Amino acid sequence: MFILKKRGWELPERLATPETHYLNRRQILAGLAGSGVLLGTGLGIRPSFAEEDPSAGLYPVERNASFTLDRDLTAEEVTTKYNNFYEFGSHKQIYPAAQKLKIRPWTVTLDGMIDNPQVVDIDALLGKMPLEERLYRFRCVEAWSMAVPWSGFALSELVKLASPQAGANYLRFETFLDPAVAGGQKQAWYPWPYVEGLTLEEATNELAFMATGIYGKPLAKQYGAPIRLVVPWKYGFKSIKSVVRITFTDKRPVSFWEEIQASEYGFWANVNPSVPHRRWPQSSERLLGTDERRNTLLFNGYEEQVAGIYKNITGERLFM
Ligand SMILES: Nc1nc2c(c(=O)[nH]1)N[C@H]1C(S)=C(S)[C@@H](COP(=O)(O)O)O[C@H]1N2
Ligand SMILES: [Mo]
Repeated sequence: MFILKKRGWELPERLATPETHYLNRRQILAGLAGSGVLLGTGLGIRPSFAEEDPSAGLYPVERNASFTLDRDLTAEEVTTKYNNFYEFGSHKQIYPAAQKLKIRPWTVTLDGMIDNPQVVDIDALLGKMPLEERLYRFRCVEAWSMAVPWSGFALSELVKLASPQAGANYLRFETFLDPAVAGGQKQAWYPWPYVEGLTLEEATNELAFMATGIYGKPLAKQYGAPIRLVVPWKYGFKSIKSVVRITFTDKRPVSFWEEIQASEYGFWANVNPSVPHRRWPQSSERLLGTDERRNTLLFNGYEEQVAGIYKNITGERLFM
């Protein structure tokens, strides 16, 4: 099941799990799968998308128990077939088209105002970073939401690797640009490539996460493989997919949607049920894969972790 395409000596020590531990883990997972406790994670259902990913042997990773949910996980079958990824089309069923994305070789460029500018290969990065699983809520401004088990590492680890210089108060994230692969990028009225931004304080908050996997496997392409941002207290469009470059800068980046319609999609875009979007009321959300609606929570339920970032910021539209 967990086929290691990497040779053993290429694995960092941390990941060289003793066989016995691994077997136990597998037996436990198998048992849970049989009992129906696992909701489509890992074993059993293995969509073909992830099959050729050379990082498959790294997953599943240990779950960080500090991130808990107030709802069930959304079924994998649902979230793999309902995505926003405008590079491949402006509808939700982009998963077939997204399979054209080539995710190896893949590098992430760290540049701008940092002491350690570098172009890092995705597999080298995966070997360096402390991978963990986190259960997060995820809320799109279109008023649907999901709850999923991301795998990856804290964005603060990447910030540490880059070592920002004084004044580098923002991170600018950029997605790949390849119209031959991503048909949506032939539509010239969009400001490709997709860009997003965070403040350094947001980026080093414990919740800011770089996801490289989901449901105990590498990210399927439609989720933004091989690496995407996840900022669960903000609307989904902030969580930029298939990142190729992170630039540390003293200028606030203008994001993709902000450039298209700044009055509807601002820089901050923190979830707030009492601040409606022009097209979608934000007071409640549809839980994907269910008939349930829930009241939306301030900061998507992560107020305790992030409210402090914003308490001294005045004169800004923090919530859209
Ligand atoms: N590069 C890129 N990143 C993106 C998008 C996109 O179109 N292109 N869509 C955003 C939006 S609007 C949402 S809601 C989430 C969707 O993530 P998911 O498909 O994994 O649920 O990705 C965000 N990141
Ligand atoms: Mo979204």
